[in-house]
Amino acid sequence: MIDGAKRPVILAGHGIVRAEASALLGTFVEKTGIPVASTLLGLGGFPATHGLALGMMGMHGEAWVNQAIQEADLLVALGMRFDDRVTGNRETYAVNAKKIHCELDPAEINKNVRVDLALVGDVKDTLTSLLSLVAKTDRHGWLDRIGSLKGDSSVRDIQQMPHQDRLFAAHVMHDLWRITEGKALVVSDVGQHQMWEAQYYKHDYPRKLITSGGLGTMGFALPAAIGARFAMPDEEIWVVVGDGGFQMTACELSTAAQEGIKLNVAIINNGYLGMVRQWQQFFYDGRYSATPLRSPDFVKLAEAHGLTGLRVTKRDEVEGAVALARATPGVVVIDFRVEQEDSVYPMVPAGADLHDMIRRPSPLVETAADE
Ligand SMILES: Cc1ncc(C[n+]2csc(CCOP(=O)(O)OP(=O)(O)O)c2C)c(N)n1
Repeated sequence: MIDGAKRPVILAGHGIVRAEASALLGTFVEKTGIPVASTLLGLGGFPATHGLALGMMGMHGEAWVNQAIQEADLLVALGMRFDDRVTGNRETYAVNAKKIHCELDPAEINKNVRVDLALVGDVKDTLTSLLSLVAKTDRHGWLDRIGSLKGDSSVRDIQQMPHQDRLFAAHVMHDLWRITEGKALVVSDVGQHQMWEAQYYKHDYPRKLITSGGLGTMGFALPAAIGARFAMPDEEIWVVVGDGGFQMTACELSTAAQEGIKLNVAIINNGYLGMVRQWQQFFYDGRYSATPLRSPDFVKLAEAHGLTGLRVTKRDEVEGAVALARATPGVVVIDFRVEQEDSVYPMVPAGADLHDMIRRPSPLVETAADE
C-alpha cells in the first residue's frame, strides 16, 4: 500500500514521542519521501523545519495540511487516534484515502475512523519492521502539488505586519521561538495561546512541548512546568498561558518561589477567555457572554511573591523582555498585552468538512480590536 500510493501523508501523533520513535520516523520519511502532518501532541516528533514537515493538522491546522489530507490516497497514521479535532466531519474525512493505523491500543482501531489496515503494537517496532519492506520512492509530483497549496493559503502569515506599535500573540510566539532558537521546553495551557504556540513555535525536537491535549485542562501549565523543572534542571522552560488559565493556578507561584526554581512565564493577556470568545464571535453572533475577563495586575502579583514581573505592550519590546527573563534568576512573569479580539486562524468549525475553513480576514487590520 505504501509503495503503491501516489499521494500519501503520514499522520504523526503523540505515540511517536512516547515510543521514542522520532529518529526512526525520520529515517522512514527519508526513505519513503512521504510528507508528515502532526497532531498537537505529536509536535516535535518530527522536526518542524524539515522539508517534508507539513505542520499541524485539524481544527487549527494549516490550511494546506488539511487540504493535502483531503486529497491523499493513503494515510499512514502513527500513534494517533483520529480525534474530533483532527477529523472534523468524519463522513467526509479523507474519503479518497486508504488508511493504515499503527497504534498500541487496539481499542482505538476503527473507533473514530474505519481503517483498511491496522498494525497493532509499539509504533517503534512497527516502523522498524516496515522500514526494511518499503521502497525508496520519489514523490515529486505530490510534493509539488502540496507546495502549490501552501502558496495559496500562507496569506494568514502575520509576521510581516507593519504594526510595530501593536502586539499580536503570533508575534510573541514567533519571537520567542526565534530568540530561544527553538530549543526551549514550552509548557502551554489551554486556549488560543496554546494554538498560537503550536502554530508559531516550531518544535524540532521531541519532548519539548508539554500541553494538556485531549482533556484540555486550563490551569495545567504552571504546575506542570514546576514538575518539568524538577525533572529537567538544566532546560530553559517557558510557560505559555492565557490570562484566564493562569488565574486558575496562579497560587502555584508561591510554590515556585518557595522552591527557588527558575521559570519564565509568558502570559498571553487578551482580557478574555479568548478561545470561548472566538467561538462566540464566529458561531453566536458576537454575544460575549462571561468571556470578558478582569485580571489582577500580573506584574504586581509576581512582585508580591518576591518574583520579577514585566509588561510588554509593543512588538519591539518583546526581545528585550525575553532577554531579561532569560538572564534573571527565579521566576519571571511577563504580562504580554496582546490584541484583545484576535482569533486563531484558520479554523475548521467543530464537525465541519476540513475544506470548510474560516480564514483570517484580509486585510488583517479588520480583526484588530480598536478598528
Ligand atoms: C478548567 C477548564 N475550564 C474551562 C475550559 C473551557 N475553555 C477552553 S479554552 C477556554 C478559554 C481560555 O482562556 P485563557 O486562559 O484566557 O486563554 P486564551 O484562549 O485567551 O488564550 C475555556 C474557558 C477548560 N478547557 N478547562
